[in-house]
Amino acid sequence: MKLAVCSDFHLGRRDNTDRFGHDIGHFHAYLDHLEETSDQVILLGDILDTHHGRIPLAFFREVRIISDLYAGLVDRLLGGKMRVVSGNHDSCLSQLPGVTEEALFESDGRRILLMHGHQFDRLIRTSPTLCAIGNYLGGAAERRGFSGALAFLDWIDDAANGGVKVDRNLLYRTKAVELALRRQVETIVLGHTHQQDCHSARGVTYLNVGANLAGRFEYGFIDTKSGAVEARTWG
Ligand SMILES: [Mn+2]
Repeated sequence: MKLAVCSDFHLGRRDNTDRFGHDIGHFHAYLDHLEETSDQVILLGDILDTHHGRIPLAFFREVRIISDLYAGLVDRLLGGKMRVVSGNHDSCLSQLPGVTEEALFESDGRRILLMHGHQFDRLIRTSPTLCAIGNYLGGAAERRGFSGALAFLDWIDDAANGGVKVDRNLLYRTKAVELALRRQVETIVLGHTHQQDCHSARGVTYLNVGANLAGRFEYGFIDTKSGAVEARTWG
């Protein structure tokens, strides 16, 4: 079985809080490529950014607004053909049928566990509502011309997770490999950090699929038959 895994589109309000930044037609061509080269496309969270609305914590209102602003694209993403795993910026989606907080694939004798990755973020795990309010305030500031407000939130999150100088890839990789060993899977796949990473340790292959915002096309490719686990880019 061939899996194409991509995450962190951060589709938003099509204003200066929206980090997606792609031409929609071109993005459809990317999705065509993922569908043509795999048996299953998996969207690994933060596909919609429901935290930058004009009303705090009104997540489903944002889903409706973003779905209208990106009509054809969101219909394709949430239409049922792609497997959707929720992230921290679109956690409300897990209330929809078919959307889960993690996915486990078992094929050709290999087990692959996929989750967005915020489960390993200390601040988000302990205070998800506080984080959503922080994101709302950051978005409101950015919208009023305080450019850098959202980047400042990223800095706070880094500080809460061991400091800005800590090796983010190593931090997530270490925690993910520990979980994979506990859950007895050979491969664990995350997004969330917006940094691609592919590494084998202690008999586990860790893959971070990167992000698809601001002009980037980063995804993960897994072939359970050949055992390939790769961080890839498109275009
Ligand atoms: Mn995330």
